[in-house]
Amino acid sequence: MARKIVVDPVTRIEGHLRIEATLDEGGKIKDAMSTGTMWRGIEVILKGRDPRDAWAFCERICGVCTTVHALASVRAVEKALGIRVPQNADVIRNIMFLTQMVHDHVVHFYHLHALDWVDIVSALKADPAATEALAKKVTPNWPKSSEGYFRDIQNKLKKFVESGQLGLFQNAYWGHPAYKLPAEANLMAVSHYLEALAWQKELVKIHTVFGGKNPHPNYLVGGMASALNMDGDNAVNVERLNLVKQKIQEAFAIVEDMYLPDLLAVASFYPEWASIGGGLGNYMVYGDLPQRGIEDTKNFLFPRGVILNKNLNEVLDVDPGEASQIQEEVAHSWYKYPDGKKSLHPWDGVTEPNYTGPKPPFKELDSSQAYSWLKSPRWKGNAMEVGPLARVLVGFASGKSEFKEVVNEALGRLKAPPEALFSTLGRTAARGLETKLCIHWLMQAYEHLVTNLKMGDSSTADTSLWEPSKWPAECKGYGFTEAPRGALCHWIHIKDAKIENYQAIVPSTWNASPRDGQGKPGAYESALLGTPMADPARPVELLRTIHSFDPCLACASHVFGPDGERLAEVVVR
Ligand code: NFE
Repeated sequence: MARKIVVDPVTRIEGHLRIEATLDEGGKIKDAMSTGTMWRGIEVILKGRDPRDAWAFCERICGVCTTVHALASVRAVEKALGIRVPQNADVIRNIMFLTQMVHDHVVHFYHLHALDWVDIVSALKADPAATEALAKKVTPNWPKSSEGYFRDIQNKLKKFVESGQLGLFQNAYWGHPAYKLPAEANLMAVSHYLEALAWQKELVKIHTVFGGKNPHPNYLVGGMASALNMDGDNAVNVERLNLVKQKIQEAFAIVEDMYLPDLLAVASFYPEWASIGGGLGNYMVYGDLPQRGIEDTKNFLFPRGVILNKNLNEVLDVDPGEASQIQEEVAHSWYKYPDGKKSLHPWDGVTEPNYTGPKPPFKELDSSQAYSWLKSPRWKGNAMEVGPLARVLVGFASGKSEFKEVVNEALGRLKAPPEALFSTLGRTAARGLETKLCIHWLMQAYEHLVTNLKMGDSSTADTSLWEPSKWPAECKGYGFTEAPRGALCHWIHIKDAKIENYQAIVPSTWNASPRDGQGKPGAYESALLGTPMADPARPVELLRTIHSFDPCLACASHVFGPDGERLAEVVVR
Protein backbone atom coordinates (compact mmCIF):
# COMPACT_ATOMS: atom_id res chain seq x y z
CA MET A 1 0.00 0.00 0.00
CA ALA A 2 1.26 3.47 -0.81
CA ARG A 3 2.47 5.32 2.22
CA LYS A 4 1.88 9.00 2.70
CA ILE A 5 4.04 11.48 4.60
CA VAL A 6 2.64 14.81 5.72
CA VAL A 7 5.05 17.46 6.99
CA ASP A 8 3.09 20.43 8.32
CA PRO A 9 4.59 22.84 9.07
CA VAL A 10 7.98 22.44 7.45
CA THR A 11 10.32 24.13 9.92
CA ARG A 12 13.59 26.05 9.47
CA ILE A 13 11.93 28.10 6.75
CA GLU A 14 10.03 31.38 6.82
CA GLY A 15 6.24 31.11 6.71
CA HIS A 16 3.89 28.13 6.67
CA LEU A 17 4.50 25.31 4.21
CA ARG A 18 2.89 21.88 4.12
CA ILE A 19 4.25 19.00 2.06
CA GLU A 20 2.34 15.80 1.36
CA ALA A 21 4.37 13.04 -0.27
CA THR A 22 3.37 9.56 -1.39
CA LEU A 23 6.03 6.83 -1.40
CA ASP A 24 6.32 3.91 -3.80
CA GLU A 25 7.01 0.31 -2.76
CA GLY A 26 10.74 0.97 -2.68
CA GLY A 27 10.39 3.93 -0.32
CA LYS A 28 10.96 6.65 -2.94
CA ILE A 29 8.69 9.68 -3.33
CA LYS A 30 6.41 9.14 -6.31
CA ASP A 31 4.05 12.08 -5.83
CA ALA A 32 4.26 15.33 -3.88
CA MET A 33 2.00 18.28 -3.10
CA SER A 34 3.23 21.67 -1.92
CA THR A 35 0.72 23.77 -0.02
CA GLY A 36 1.07 27.34 1.21
CA THR A 37 -1.14 27.53 4.29
CA MET A 38 -1.11 31.30 4.72
CA TRP A 39 -3.46 33.70 3.00
CA ARG A 40 -2.15 36.26 0.51
CA GLY A 41 -3.38 39.80 0.98
CA ILE A 42 -0.85 42.60 0.49
CA GLU A 43 -2.30 43.38 -2.92
CA VAL A 44 -5.66 44.10 -1.33
CA ILE A 45 -4.11 46.32 1.34
CA LEU A 46 -2.34 48.43 -1.28
CA LYS A 47 -5.35 49.30 -3.40
CA GLY A 48 -6.20 53.00 -3.34
CA ARG A 49 -2.96 54.05 -1.63
CA ASP A 50 -0.27 56.52 -2.73
CA PRO A 51 2.18 54.66 -5.01
CA ARG A 52 5.09 56.44 -3.33
CA ASP A 53 4.19 54.67 -0.06
CA ALA A 54 3.86 51.19 -1.55
CA TRP A 55 7.47 50.18 -0.82
CA ALA A 56 6.98 50.66 2.92
CA PHE A 57 4.01 48.28 2.95
CA CYS A 58 5.56 45.74 0.58
CA GLU A 59 8.84 45.58 2.43
CA ARG A 60 6.97 44.22 5.43
CA ILE A 61 5.85 41.20 3.46
CA CYS A 62 8.93 39.55 4.92
CA GLY A 63 11.59 40.20 7.56
CA VAL A 64 13.98 37.71 6.00
CA CYS A 65 14.52 39.13 2.50
CA THR A 66 14.14 42.49 4.12
CA THR A 67 14.88 44.95 1.35
CA VAL A 68 13.94 43.23 -1.86
CA HIS A 69 10.25 44.03 -1.86
CA ALA A 70 11.00 47.72 -1.27
CA LEU A 71 13.46 47.63 -4.17
CA ALA A 72 11.00 45.92 -6.52
CA SER A 73 8.28 48.35 -5.46
CA VAL A 74 10.19 51.60 -6.02
CA ARG A 75 11.39 50.27 -9.36
CA ALA A 76 7.81 49.46 -10.38
CA VAL A 77 6.65 53.00 -9.57
CA GLU A 78 9.69 54.55 -11.27
CA LYS A 79 9.07 52.49 -14.40
CA ALA A 80 5.42 53.53 -14.47
CA LEU A 81 6.26 57.22 -14.06
CA GLY A 82 9.38 57.23 -16.27
CA ILE A 83 11.77 58.19 -13.47
CA ARG A 84 15.50 57.54 -13.97
CA VAL A 85 17.43 57.38 -10.71
CA PRO A 86 20.94 58.88 -10.40
CA GLN A 87 23.90 56.51 -10.61
CA ASN A 88 24.67 56.72 -6.89
CA ALA A 89 21.15 55.47 -6.15
CA ASP A 90 21.78 52.39 -8.26
CA VAL A 91 25.14 51.86 -6.58
CA ILE A 92 23.66 52.18 -3.08
CA ARG A 93 20.79 49.89 -4.05
CA ASN A 94 23.36 47.38 -5.30
CA ILE A 95 25.20 47.63 -1.97
CA MET A 96 21.93 47.02 -0.08
CA PHE A 97 21.06 44.14 -2.39
CA LEU A 98 24.46 42.46 -2.09
CA THR A 99 24.55 42.87 1.68
CA GLN A 100 21.15 41.17 1.84
CA MET A 101 22.25 38.38 -0.50
CA VAL A 102 25.44 37.56 1.46
CA HIS A 103 23.63 37.73 4.80
CA ASP A 104 20.72 35.61 3.67
CA HIS A 105 22.82 32.89 2.07
CA VAL A 106 25.22 32.44 4.98
CA VAL A 107 22.32 32.36 7.45
CA HIS A 108 20.48 29.89 5.24
CA PHE A 109 23.45 27.55 5.05
CA TYR A 110 24.31 27.46 8.74
CA HIS A 111 20.99 28.07 10.43
CA LEU A 112 18.33 26.73 8.10
CA HIS A 113 19.99 24.04 5.99
CA ALA A 114 23.12 22.69 7.71
CA LEU A 115 21.21 20.66 10.26
CA ASP A 116 19.84 18.51 7.41
CA TRP A 117 23.44 17.33 6.90
CA VAL A 118 25.07 17.91 10.30
CA ASP A 119 24.14 15.81 13.32
CA ILE A 120 24.61 18.19 16.23
CA VAL A 121 24.25 15.53 18.89
CA SER A 122 26.98 13.38 17.34
CA ALA A 123 29.38 16.30 17.91
CA LEU A 124 29.38 15.27 21.57
CA LYS A 125 31.43 12.21 20.64
CA ALA A 126 34.09 14.19 18.76
CA ASP A 127 37.73 14.30 19.81
CA PRO A 128 38.63 18.03 20.10
CA ALA A 129 42.26 17.36 19.09
CA ALA A 130 41.17 15.52 15.96
CA THR A 131 38.69 18.35 15.29
CA GLU A 132 41.58 20.81 15.38
CA ALA A 133 43.46 18.70 12.84
CA LEU A 134 40.39 18.54 10.61
CA ALA A 135 39.71 22.28 10.87
CA LYS A 136 43.33 23.09 9.92
CA LYS A 137 42.81 21.01 6.78
CA VAL A 138 39.30 22.16 5.79
CA THR A 139 39.35 25.82 6.87
CA PRO A 140 43.08 26.60 7.11
CA ASN A 141 42.58 30.39 7.06
CA TRP A 142 39.88 30.46 9.72
CA PRO A 143 41.51 31.48 13.02
CA LYS A 144 39.27 29.81 15.61
CA SER A 145 40.42 26.22 15.30
CA SER A 146 42.33 25.16 18.41
CA GLU A 147 41.67 22.01 20.41
CA GLY A 148 40.75 24.12 23.47
CA TYR A 149 38.25 26.15 21.50
CA PHE A 150 36.48 23.04 20.21
CA ARG A 151 36.51 21.50 23.72
CA ASP A 152 34.77 24.62 25.09
CA ILE A 153 32.13 24.45 22.36
CA GLN A 154 31.62 20.75 23.06
CA ASN A 155 31.17 21.41 26.80
CA LYS A 156 28.67 24.15 26.04
CA LEU A 157 26.78 21.74 23.80
CA LYS A 158 26.88 19.00 26.47
CA LYS A 159 25.25 21.30 29.02
CA PHE A 160 22.67 22.22 26.48
CA VAL A 161 21.80 18.62 25.67
CA GLU A 162 21.88 17.49 29.35
CA SER A 163 19.47 20.26 30.28
CA GLY A 164 16.96 18.51 28.01
CA GLN A 165 16.12 21.86 26.43
CA LEU A 166 17.56 21.74 22.96
CA GLY A 167 16.04 25.08 22.07
CA LEU A 168 16.98 25.99 18.53
CA PHE A 169 18.41 22.49 18.04
CA GLN A 170 15.07 20.86 18.81
CA ASN A 171 13.09 19.15 16.07
CA ALA A 172 15.68 17.44 13.97
CA TYR A 173 16.27 13.78 13.37
CA TRP A 174 19.47 13.32 15.38
CA GLY A 175 21.04 9.88 14.94
CA HIS A 176 19.24 9.33 11.62
CA PRO A 177 21.17 6.91 9.33
CA ALA A 178 21.15 9.52 6.52
CA TYR A 179 23.69 11.63 8.47
CA LYS A 180 27.16 10.85 7.12
CA LEU A 181 29.60 13.31 8.68
CA PRO A 182 32.18 12.07 11.20
CA ALA A 183 31.76 13.40 14.75
CA GLU A 184 34.67 15.84 14.38
CA ALA A 185 33.15 17.42 11.26
CA ASN A 186 29.90 17.80 13.17
CA LEU A 187 31.68 19.56 16.05
CA MET A 188 33.43 21.90 13.64
CA ALA A 189 30.13 22.67 11.93
CA VAL A 190 28.44 23.44 15.27
CA SER A 191 31.21 25.92 16.08
CA HIS A 192 30.78 27.63 12.74
CA TYR A 193 27.01 27.66 13.21
CA LEU A 194 27.52 29.69 16.40
CA GLU A 195 30.13 31.98 14.82
CA ALA A 196 27.90 32.74 11.84
CA LEU A 197 25.06 33.51 14.25
CA ALA A 198 27.20 36.07 16.09
CA TRP A 199 28.49 37.59 12.81
CA GLN A 200 25.22 38.02 10.91
CA LYS A 201 24.06 40.94 13.07
CA GLU A 202 27.27 42.79 12.14
CA LEU A 203 26.87 42.65 8.36
CA VAL A 204 23.42 44.19 8.39
CA LYS A 205 24.88 47.38 9.90
CA ILE A 206 25.53 48.29 6.25
CA HIS A 207 21.75 48.55 5.86
CA THR A 208 21.57 50.87 8.86
CA VAL A 209 24.17 53.18 7.31
CA PHE A 210 22.38 53.61 3.98
CA GLY A 211 18.80 52.79 4.95
CA GLY A 212 18.55 53.89 8.58
CA LYS A 213 17.74 50.46 10.03
CA ASN A 214 17.49 46.72 9.60
CA PRO A 215 15.17 44.94 9.17
CA HIS A 216 13.18 47.07 6.75
CA PRO A 217 15.62 49.82 5.72
CA ASN A 218 14.26 52.92 4.03
CA TYR A 219 13.87 53.30 0.28
CA LEU A 220 12.62 56.18 -1.83
CA VAL A 221 10.86 56.50 -5.16
CA GLY A 222 13.39 58.37 -7.33
CA GLY A 223 16.56 57.20 -5.61
CA MET A 224 17.75 56.53 -2.09
CA ALA A 225 17.12 58.55 1.05
CA SER A 226 20.77 58.41 2.08
CA ALA A 227 22.37 61.82 2.49
CA LEU A 228 26.03 61.63 1.49
CA ASN A 229 28.61 64.11 2.75
CA MET A 230 32.16 62.93 3.30
CA ASP A 231 32.85 65.67 5.86
CA GLY A 232 29.41 66.10 7.42
CA ASP A 233 28.24 64.95 10.86
CA ASN A 234 24.62 64.29 9.93
CA ALA A 235 25.12 62.25 6.79
CA VAL A 236 26.90 59.18 5.50
CA ASN A 237 30.47 60.42 6.03
CA VAL A 238 34.00 59.02 5.98
CA GLU A 239 33.56 57.35 9.35
CA ARG A 240 30.36 55.58 8.27
CA LEU A 241 31.95 54.53 4.99
CA ASN A 242 34.91 53.07 6.88
CA LEU A 243 32.48 51.04 8.97
CA VAL A 244 30.89 49.72 5.78
CA LYS A 245 34.29 48.71 4.42
CA GLN A 246 35.16 46.95 7.68
CA LYS A 247 31.88 44.98 7.59
CA ILE A 248 32.54 43.93 3.99
CA GLN A 249 36.04 42.75 4.93
CA GLU A 250 34.64 40.70 7.82
CA ALA A 251 32.12 39.17 5.45
CA PHE A 252 34.91 38.24 3.02
CA ALA A 253 36.53 36.16 5.76
CA ILE A 254 33.25 34.47 6.70
CA VAL A 255 32.43 33.63 3.07
CA GLU A 256 35.83 32.63 1.73
CA ASP A 257 37.50 31.15 4.80
CA MET A 258 34.53 29.49 6.49
CA TYR A 259 31.30 29.16 4.46
CA LEU A 260 32.71 27.97 1.13
CA PRO A 261 35.24 25.50 2.59
CA ASP A 262 32.55 24.13 4.92
CA LEU A 263 30.09 23.82 2.04
CA LEU A 264 32.51 21.88 -0.16
CA ALA A 265 33.61 19.67 2.75
CA VAL A 266 30.02 18.78 3.69
CA ALA A 267 29.13 18.21 0.02
CA SER A 268 31.98 15.72 -0.38
CA PHE A 269 30.28 13.41 2.16
CA TYR A 270 26.99 13.39 0.25
CA PRO A 271 27.88 12.74 -3.42
CA GLU A 272 24.63 10.83 -4.04
CA TRP A 273 22.73 14.12 -3.57
CA ALA A 274 24.25 15.34 -6.83
CA SER A 275 21.77 13.10 -8.62
CA ILE A 276 18.71 13.63 -6.40
CA GLY A 277 16.29 16.54 -6.31
CA GLY A 278 16.89 18.14 -9.72
CA GLY A 279 13.24 18.68 -10.55
CA LEU A 280 11.91 20.77 -13.41
CA GLY A 281 15.10 21.57 -15.29
CA ASN A 282 13.54 24.95 -16.25
CA TYR A 283 15.22 28.03 -14.79
CA MET A 284 14.28 31.72 -14.91
CA VAL A 285 16.23 34.84 -13.93
CA TYR A 286 15.10 38.47 -14.36
CA GLY A 287 18.65 39.61 -13.59
CA ASP A 288 19.89 42.47 -11.42
CA LEU A 289 22.84 44.62 -10.33
CA PRO A 290 22.56 47.30 -13.01
CA GLN A 291 25.81 48.97 -14.02
CA ARG A 292 24.33 51.49 -16.47
CA GLY A 293 20.77 51.94 -15.30
CA ILE A 294 17.95 49.47 -14.84
CA GLU A 295 16.82 49.60 -18.49
CA ASP A 296 20.21 48.36 -19.72
CA THR A 297 19.60 44.71 -18.87
CA LYS A 298 22.59 43.58 -20.94
CA ASN A 299 24.95 45.09 -18.40
CA PHE A 300 23.61 43.41 -15.28
CA LEU A 301 26.08 41.47 -13.16
CA PHE A 302 23.39 38.83 -12.70
CA PRO A 303 22.37 38.24 -16.33
CA ARG A 304 18.76 37.76 -17.34
CA GLY A 305 17.48 34.67 -19.07
CA VAL A 306 15.57 31.43 -19.20
CA ILE A 307 16.90 27.89 -19.58
CA LEU A 308 14.45 25.18 -20.61
CA ASN A 309 14.86 21.42 -20.16
CA LYS A 310 18.41 21.73 -18.75
CA ASN A 311 19.61 22.97 -22.15
CA LEU A 312 22.67 25.06 -21.29
CA ASN A 313 23.33 25.75 -24.98
CA GLU A 314 20.48 28.24 -25.24
CA VAL A 315 19.50 31.16 -23.00
CA LEU A 316 16.07 32.58 -23.86
CA ASP A 317 14.89 36.10 -23.07
CA VAL A 318 12.30 36.94 -20.45
CA ASP A 319 10.22 40.10 -20.27
CA PRO A 320 8.07 40.71 -17.17
CA GLY A 321 6.05 43.34 -19.05
CA GLU A 322 5.01 40.92 -21.78
CA ALA A 323 1.53 39.55 -21.11
CA SER A 324 2.16 36.48 -23.25
CA GLN A 325 5.10 35.45 -21.06
CA ILE A 326 4.14 35.68 -17.39
CA GLN A 327 0.74 34.49 -16.28
CA GLU A 328 -0.67 33.30 -12.95
CA GLU A 329 -3.13 30.42 -12.80
CA VAL A 330 -5.48 29.49 -9.98
CA ALA A 331 -6.66 26.02 -11.07
CA HIS A 332 -5.32 24.49 -7.83
CA SER A 333 -5.35 27.60 -5.63
CA TRP A 334 -7.91 28.95 -3.19
CA TYR A 335 -8.65 31.99 -5.35
CA LYS A 336 -11.34 32.97 -7.79
CA TYR A 337 -10.77 34.65 -11.16
CA PRO A 338 -13.57 36.65 -12.83
CA ASP A 339 -15.46 35.52 -15.93
CA GLY A 340 -14.09 31.99 -15.81
CA LYS A 341 -10.58 33.30 -16.67
CA LYS A 342 -7.94 30.58 -16.26
CA SER A 343 -4.80 32.73 -16.13
CA LEU A 344 -3.97 36.43 -15.85
CA HIS A 345 -0.94 38.63 -16.40
CA PRO A 346 -0.16 40.41 -13.09
CA TRP A 347 -1.19 43.85 -14.43
CA ASP A 348 -4.67 42.42 -14.64
CA GLY A 349 -4.18 40.15 -11.62
CA VAL A 350 -7.01 39.53 -9.16
CA THR A 351 -6.61 38.48 -5.52
CA GLU A 352 -10.00 37.17 -4.48
CA PRO A 353 -9.83 34.42 -1.84
CA ASN A 354 -12.06 31.40 -2.34
CA TYR A 355 -11.30 28.71 0.23
CA THR A 356 -12.75 25.40 -0.88
CA GLY A 357 -10.53 23.02 1.13
CA PRO A 358 -11.56 20.89 4.08
CA LYS A 359 -12.18 22.48 7.48
CA PRO A 360 -8.85 22.64 9.35
CA PRO A 361 -7.34 20.72 11.03
CA PHE A 362 -7.48 18.30 8.12
CA LYS A 363 -5.68 15.02 7.47
CA GLU A 364 -5.01 15.38 3.80
CA LEU A 365 -5.64 17.52 0.75
CA ASP A 366 -6.76 16.46 -2.69
CA SER A 367 -4.41 17.25 -5.57
CA SER A 368 -7.26 17.11 -8.08
CA GLN A 369 -8.85 20.13 -6.34
CA ALA A 370 -7.54 23.49 -5.09
CA TYR A 371 -4.95 22.86 -2.35
CA SER A 372 -2.83 26.00 -1.77
CA TRP A 373 -2.95 29.71 -0.99
CA LEU A 374 -0.24 30.14 -3.61
CA LYS A 375 -1.13 30.77 -7.22
CA SER A 376 0.74 29.00 -10.03
CA PRO A 377 2.89 31.44 -11.99
CA ARG A 378 4.08 30.17 -15.35
CA TRP A 379 6.48 31.46 -18.04
CA LYS A 380 5.00 30.77 -21.49
CA GLY A 381 3.06 27.98 -19.83
CA ASN A 382 6.11 26.40 -18.18
CA ALA A 383 6.69 25.89 -14.49
CA MET A 384 10.06 27.44 -13.62
CA GLU A 385 12.63 27.14 -10.87
CA VAL A 386 14.08 30.44 -9.69
CA GLY A 387 16.93 31.20 -7.27
CA PRO A 388 20.66 30.66 -6.87
CA LEU A 389 20.83 27.60 -9.13
CA ALA A 390 18.89 29.42 -11.87
CA ARG A 391 21.20 32.46 -11.57
CA VAL A 392 24.38 30.42 -11.63
CA LEU A 393 23.18 28.34 -14.58
CA VAL A 394 22.08 31.40 -16.58
CA GLY A 395 25.40 33.13 -15.80
CA PHE A 396 27.29 30.00 -16.79
CA ALA A 397 25.27 29.34 -19.94
CA SER A 398 25.56 33.03 -20.95
CA GLY A 399 29.33 32.54 -21.00
CA LYS A 400 30.08 35.02 -18.19
CA SER A 401 33.66 34.30 -17.13
CA GLU A 402 33.10 34.96 -13.41
CA PHE A 403 30.35 32.34 -13.29
CA LYS A 404 32.35 29.84 -15.34
CA GLU A 405 35.34 30.19 -13.03
CA VAL A 406 33.48 29.51 -9.78
CA VAL A 407 31.41 26.69 -11.27
CA ASN A 408 34.36 24.90 -12.88
CA GLU A 409 36.47 25.25 -9.76
CA ALA A 410 33.75 23.77 -7.54
CA LEU A 411 33.01 20.90 -9.94
CA GLY A 412 36.74 20.17 -10.14
CA ARG A 413 37.09 20.11 -6.35
CA LEU A 414 34.09 17.80 -6.00
CA LYS A 415 35.14 15.73 -9.04
CA ALA A 416 31.61 16.08 -10.32
CA PRO A 417 30.31 16.46 -13.91
CA PRO A 418 28.25 19.57 -14.93
CA GLU A 419 25.01 17.49 -14.73
CA ALA A 420 25.61 17.36 -10.96
CA LEU A 421 24.36 20.95 -10.85
CA PHE A 422 20.80 19.78 -11.59
CA SER A 423 20.26 18.46 -8.08
CA THR A 424 19.68 19.23 -4.43
CA LEU A 425 23.43 19.46 -3.90
CA GLY A 426 23.80 21.64 -7.00
CA ARG A 427 21.19 24.05 -5.64
CA THR A 428 22.95 24.28 -2.29
CA ALA A 429 26.37 24.65 -3.94
CA ALA A 430 25.10 27.34 -6.34
CA ARG A 431 24.04 29.43 -3.35
CA GLY A 432 27.60 29.33 -2.02
CA LEU A 433 29.13 30.07 -5.40
CA GLU A 434 27.01 33.14 -6.00
CA THR A 435 27.81 34.34 -2.47
CA LYS A 436 31.47 34.31 -3.45
CA LEU A 437 30.66 36.47 -6.48
CA CYS A 438 28.45 38.74 -4.39
CA ILE A 439 31.04 39.52 -1.75
CA HIS A 440 33.47 40.61 -4.49
CA TRP A 441 30.80 42.69 -6.20
CA LEU A 442 29.92 44.24 -2.83
CA MET A 443 33.44 45.54 -2.39
CA GLN A 444 33.44 46.79 -5.99
CA ALA A 445 30.16 48.63 -5.46
CA TYR A 446 31.51 50.21 -2.28
CA GLU A 447 34.63 51.39 -4.11
CA HIS A 448 32.48 52.72 -6.94
CA LEU A 449 30.50 54.82 -4.49
CA VAL A 450 33.64 56.18 -2.81
CA THR A 451 35.09 57.08 -6.23
CA ASN A 452 31.91 58.93 -7.19
CA LEU A 453 31.99 60.84 -3.90
CA LYS A 454 35.62 61.78 -4.37
CA MET A 455 34.68 63.12 -7.82
CA GLY A 456 32.11 65.35 -6.12
CA ASP A 457 28.97 63.40 -7.10
CA SER A 458 26.85 63.03 -3.99
CA SER A 459 23.44 63.03 -5.64
CA THR A 460 21.23 60.10 -4.57
CA ALA A 461 17.74 60.97 -5.80
CA ASP A 462 15.86 62.60 -8.65
CA THR A 463 12.70 64.15 -7.25
CA SER A 464 11.67 66.06 -10.36
CA LEU A 465 8.62 63.78 -10.80
CA TRP A 466 7.78 63.54 -7.12
CA GLU A 467 4.58 65.58 -7.31
CA PRO A 468 1.50 63.67 -8.57
CA SER A 469 0.46 66.75 -10.54
CA LYS A 470 3.27 65.84 -12.97
CA TRP A 471 2.09 62.25 -13.44
CA PRO A 472 -0.05 60.93 -16.28
CA ALA A 473 -3.66 60.17 -15.36
CA GLU A 474 -3.02 56.50 -15.82
CA CYS A 475 0.14 54.39 -16.19
CA LYS A 476 1.59 50.96 -15.52
CA GLY A 477 5.00 49.70 -14.47
CA TYR A 478 6.85 46.71 -13.16
CA GLY A 479 9.89 46.43 -10.92
CA PHE A 480 12.04 43.34 -10.79
CA THR A 481 14.97 42.17 -8.76
CA GLU A 482 16.73 38.96 -7.86
CA ALA A 483 15.83 38.24 -4.24
CA PRO A 484 18.00 35.68 -2.42
CA ARG A 485 15.41 33.02 -3.29
CA GLY A 486 15.08 34.09 -6.89
CA ALA A 487 13.28 36.20 -9.44
CA LEU A 488 10.92 38.74 -7.87
CA CYS A 489 8.67 41.21 -9.64
CA HIS A 490 6.00 43.71 -8.60
CA TRP A 491 3.46 45.07 -11.08
CA ILE A 492 1.61 48.33 -10.50
CA HIS A 493 -1.27 50.10 -12.23
CA ILE A 494 -1.58 53.75 -11.20
CA LYS A 495 -4.76 55.73 -11.85
CA ASP A 496 -5.45 59.30 -10.69
CA ALA A 497 -2.31 59.17 -8.51
CA LYS A 498 -3.57 56.13 -6.58
CA ILE A 499 -2.82 52.42 -6.80
CA GLU A 500 -5.50 50.89 -8.98
CA ASN A 501 -3.97 47.42 -8.93
CA TYR A 502 -0.83 45.84 -7.47
CA GLN A 503 0.52 42.30 -7.80
CA ALA A 504 3.72 40.66 -6.61
CA ILE A 505 5.01 37.32 -7.82
CA VAL A 506 7.75 36.29 -5.44
CA PRO A 507 10.42 33.62 -5.81
CA SER A 508 8.81 31.14 -3.42
CA THR A 509 5.53 31.42 -5.34
CA TRP A 510 7.36 30.18 -8.42
CA ASN A 511 9.17 27.41 -6.54
CA ALA A 512 6.40 26.30 -4.17
CA SER A 513 3.52 26.68 -6.61
CA PRO A 514 0.84 24.01 -6.84
CA ARG A 515 -0.01 22.23 -10.09
CA ASP A 516 -1.34 24.37 -12.93
CA GLY A 517 -4.40 23.85 -15.12
CA GLN A 518 -2.51 21.22 -17.16
CA GLY A 519 -1.58 19.34 -13.98
CA LYS A 520 2.08 20.36 -14.30
CA PRO A 521 3.71 20.43 -10.84
CA GLY A 522 5.70 23.31 -9.39
CA ALA A 523 9.44 23.21 -8.65
CA TYR A 524 9.24 21.72 -5.11
CA GLU A 525 6.73 19.10 -6.19
CA SER A 526 8.88 18.12 -9.14
CA ALA A 527 12.18 18.11 -7.22
CA LEU A 528 10.86 15.70 -4.60
CA LEU A 529 10.05 12.97 -7.12
CA GLY A 530 12.38 10.00 -6.76
CA THR A 531 13.81 11.07 -3.39
CA PRO A 532 14.70 7.94 -1.39
CA MET A 533 13.51 7.86 2.24
CA ALA A 534 15.51 5.68 4.66
CA ASP A 535 12.96 6.12 7.44
CA PRO A 536 9.67 7.74 6.40
CA ALA A 537 8.80 8.52 10.02
CA ARG A 538 11.81 10.87 10.08
CA PRO A 539 11.79 12.44 6.60
CA VAL A 540 15.15 14.22 6.67
CA GLU A 541 15.69 13.51 2.96
CA LEU A 542 12.49 15.34 2.03
CA LEU A 543 13.67 18.31 4.09
CA ARG A 544 17.06 18.34 2.36
CA THR A 545 15.50 19.00 -1.01
CA ILE A 546 12.86 21.43 0.22
CA HIS A 547 15.42 23.36 2.29
CA SER A 548 17.78 23.49 -0.68
CA PHE A 549 15.30 25.99 -2.17
CA ASP A 550 15.32 28.10 1.04
CA PRO A 551 11.50 28.44 1.16
CA CYS A 552 9.81 31.62 2.29
CA LEU A 553 6.09 31.16 2.40
CA ALA A 554 5.65 34.48 4.18
CA CYS A 555 6.78 36.11 0.96
CA ALA A 556 4.93 33.67 -1.21
CA SER A 557 1.52 33.97 0.37
CA HIS A 558 1.65 37.20 2.35
CA VAL A 559 0.21 38.48 5.60
CA PHE A 560 -1.32 35.98 8.01
CA GLY A 561 -2.82 32.57 8.50
CA PRO A 562 -6.31 31.61 9.56
CA ASP A 563 -7.04 31.51 13.29
CA GLY A 564 -6.33 28.30 15.07
CA GLU A 565 -3.70 27.20 12.62
CA ARG A 566 -2.15 24.20 14.27
CA LEU A 567 1.57 23.45 14.52
CA ALA A 568 1.02 19.84 13.56
CA GLU A 569 3.65 17.15 13.85
CA VAL A 570 4.93 14.96 11.05
CA VAL A 571 2.23 12.44 10.32
CA VAL A 572 3.06 9.11 8.65
CA ARG A 573 0.45 6.64 7.60
NI1 NFE B 1 10.61 36.12 2.55
FE1 NFE B 1 11.67 36.40 -0.41
C1 NFE B 1 13.30 36.07 -0.99
C2 NFE B 1 11.22 37.40 -1.78
S1 NFE B 1 10.42 34.78 -1.15
S2 NFE B 1 12.22 35.61 1.55
O1 NFE B 1 14.34 35.84 -1.22
O2 NFE B 1 10.94 38.03 -2.58
O3 NFE B 1 11.01 33.61 -1.98
